[in-house]
Amino acid sequence: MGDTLTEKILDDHLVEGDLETGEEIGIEIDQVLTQDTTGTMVWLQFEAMGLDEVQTEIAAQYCDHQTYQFDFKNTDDHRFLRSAAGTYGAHFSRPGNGICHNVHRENFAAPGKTLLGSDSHTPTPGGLGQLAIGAGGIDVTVAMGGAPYYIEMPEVVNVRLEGELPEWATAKDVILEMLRRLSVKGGVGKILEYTGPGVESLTAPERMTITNMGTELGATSSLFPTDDQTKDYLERVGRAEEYVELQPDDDAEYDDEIVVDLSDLEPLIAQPSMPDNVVPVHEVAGESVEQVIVGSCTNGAYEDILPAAKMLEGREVDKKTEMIVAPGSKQASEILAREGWVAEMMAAGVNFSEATCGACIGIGHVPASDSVSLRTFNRNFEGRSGIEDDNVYLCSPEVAAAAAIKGEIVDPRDLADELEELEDPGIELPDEYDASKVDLITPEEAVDDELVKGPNIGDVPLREGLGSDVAGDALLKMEDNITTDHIIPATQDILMYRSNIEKLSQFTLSRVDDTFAERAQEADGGVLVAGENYGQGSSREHAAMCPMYLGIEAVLAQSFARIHRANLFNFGIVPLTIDEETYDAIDQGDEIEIVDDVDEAVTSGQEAFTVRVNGDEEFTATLDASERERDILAAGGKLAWTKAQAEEGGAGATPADD
Ligand code: MIC
Ligand code: SF4
Repeated sequence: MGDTLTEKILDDHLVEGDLETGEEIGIEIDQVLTQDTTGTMVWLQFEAMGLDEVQTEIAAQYCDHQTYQFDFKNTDDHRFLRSAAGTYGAHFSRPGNGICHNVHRENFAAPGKTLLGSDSHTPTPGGLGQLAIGAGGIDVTVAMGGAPYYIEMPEVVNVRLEGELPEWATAKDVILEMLRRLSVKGGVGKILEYTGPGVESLTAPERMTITNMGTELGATSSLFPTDDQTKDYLERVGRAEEYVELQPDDDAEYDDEIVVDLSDLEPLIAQPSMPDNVVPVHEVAGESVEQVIVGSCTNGAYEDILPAAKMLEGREVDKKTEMIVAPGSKQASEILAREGWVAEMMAAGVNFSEATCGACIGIGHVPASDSVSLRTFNRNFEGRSGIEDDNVYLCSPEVAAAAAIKGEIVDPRDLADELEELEDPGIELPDEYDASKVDLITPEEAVDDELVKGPNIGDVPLREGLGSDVAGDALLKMEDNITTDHIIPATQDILMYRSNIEKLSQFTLSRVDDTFAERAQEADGGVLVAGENYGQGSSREHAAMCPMYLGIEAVLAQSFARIHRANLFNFGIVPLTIDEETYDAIDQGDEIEIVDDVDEAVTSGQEAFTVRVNGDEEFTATLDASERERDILAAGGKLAWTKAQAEEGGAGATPADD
């Protein structure tokens, strides 16, 4: 039996365990990336662990989420990040240089290498054959210090692509189709490996739209083999020497198979307010659109903006619609500007933004009340755009541009019939990605050699080791698919406190119940109850750190999203799985008690825990965790555990600590 490509790359990097589905494995990490809103904690934890130098081949610190610097706190964060990159040996990408995933793929992503990033869309360069995984900040800190990254060996699913995309169908429609079929939790615990004859028809940037948004399926990662398309992209970005041929074995055995016939696809759209709420565009045609944005790490590259620009050439954005282009990287802006496309788009009525995440998390371009916004982004969770009750649709740049021209949602095929000379713009790569690198500061060019902390940059919060008793009220009962945007929203008013947990924690779960933080603080402890897929979405460890700071000791959920589950262990919160009956039996405000001696049960490997509700009814909850995860929990979190390991010279110790 042959190997999948995932197994081949993992095998090359394996330092502990066997590649058996469900078993914990430790892998060596070649590259790490972090960004401005998770990066401050990454480096504060690096400092707190007493590490003094980056150990991975490449570490890159990007400043992309809050580049408008509305508040000095944002600018202080950026200055701190530059000082940390300089002090410890990472590349530093200046604010405005672009979104981490875009700049990383342009400059560092390499086939066959492993990448760990403190952002959930880190799997983007899977489209270039890189095995890239998103993780919480402290996992990135530890990997950057040279220790392995531990993960449960995922199932490897073969996504077999057949046929070729017809006119007006795009890579975005491939991933929207996957979301339509599998839902936002359909990829949890899986790596999606794309194979089949349809692969060769997709350019590397198209593949990276698909791998980027595999995150919305909950997948651990998504991966393409390498071929002439990969080689072509690497040549154009000036890194031809990094090409490695990577293919699964012909007789590779997968855990599951999904077949997508590209020829059957048509323009699709995700309706408000979940990325899996997907329908064909023509089903929602006619809906009036007030805002259109082309951008983000999914569809903000040169190859994504160009089709929209071509469609707008010589045309105008409808009078009742506003259109914004927010490029994924300054490189994309620079090339489009030199080729004259920026001017062309401006003449059509487009506003050209700096290269930033911005609007994707409600920072700038907040939609008007009771209006429709069409975006080429990857997430449309309710309220994420900066206004509650928003109506955000997700689509391809072609569908976005068509809506901008028409002022309403329209299938671009119908618009092409209406405007005779409108043609499918197709995909085109620049001959050469020839743009300035001045905003990417290498470790050799570093301008700082010590940390510079402004007044808003606080300490890493710590919790004591796990005690015997876990008891308290069910402070909040939540439904399925609660996102990290519900737990700690990322809008500007809140985002500026990412380095100040005391302040940030005041906003915990405010999107579900704005009295929560106050109640939790008064209660001095308690538990959270949730349905399926709790904590889906971002990698932000703040979604575990803040509940911990407010005294939450356990989360009882029907299931957890992968990164958030790891973050709960990392911050000493016990993640217990409950069944539907138990979920139904618990009401908000009920008294919950874990009957077992929790510390003892966690460390002894006990899986079934008894949960007593209101001193009376008893249910079973499950802790499905590896020995390492149990030790981390017992220590009160990963920082305390890593420090203890380093003192003992144990498995979690980083070389720098030896
Ligand atoms: C997101 O898309 O939600 C973010 C903002 O990029 C997050 C990171 C963060 O919260 O800082 C992510 O995807 O991990
Ligand atoms: Fe930035 Fe949005 Fe991509 Fe997150 S999903 S990295 S906020 S562009």
